[in-house]
Amino acid sequence: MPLMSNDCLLEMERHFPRVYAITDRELSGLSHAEQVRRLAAGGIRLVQLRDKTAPPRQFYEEAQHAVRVAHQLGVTLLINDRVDIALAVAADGVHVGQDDLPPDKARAILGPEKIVGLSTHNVQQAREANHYPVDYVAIGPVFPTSTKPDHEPVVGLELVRQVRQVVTKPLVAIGGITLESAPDVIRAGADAVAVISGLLRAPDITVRAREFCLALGEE
Ligand code: TZP
Ligand code: MG
Repeated sequence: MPLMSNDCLLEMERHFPRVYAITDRELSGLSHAEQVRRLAAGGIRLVQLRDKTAPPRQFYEEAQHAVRVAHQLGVTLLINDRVDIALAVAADGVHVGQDDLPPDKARAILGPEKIVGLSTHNVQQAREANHYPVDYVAIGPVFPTSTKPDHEPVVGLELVRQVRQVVTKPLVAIGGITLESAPDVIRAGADAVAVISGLLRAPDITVRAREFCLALGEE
């Protein structure tokens, strides 16, 4: 049965998926929906749609399609940046950064049953996130990455360890994470790794998704 958003939140509270995939149309050459389909076939249960170039109408239409596919396949689907689009397509939630709509405003718009995630880039921001109405906190970039050209300074595994000590919510690490480095990131204290190129640059996205899930002990 398709997961409704409330079920998604309850499920994430019980077990935060270790592999959190983020879509990229340019890197993959695929629609968001097709990326969701291939990632889900490899066992991934949490996907964020990220699109920095599509006009809002196009992103909305693609997100609408991707949400249908995700829910048929039991995947929790979050939207990057755009709280309005998350609401319009009945996604499971939103991921916001430090320069986006503040998380309490995203929460006010989406309501208590949706998922709100927040990006942080240092210990101070991560500590502040404890007081925001967010369901998880992301820290990064952990390693150098070319996927986000304007990224904040690389934080490294040591900062993941430090942030783990102060963050009381599920911790997602992001940035330059590969199949090889992912287990180290989890050992440093992250609950999950958020990955773009490590998944989407693979010759077969489904096979790579499966490898990530197996490497991190996910079914
Ligand atoms: N935020 C911090 S690093 C990053 C984002 C969106 C890019 C992650 O992409 P990749 O390809 O997994 O390094
Ligand atoms: Mg953002």
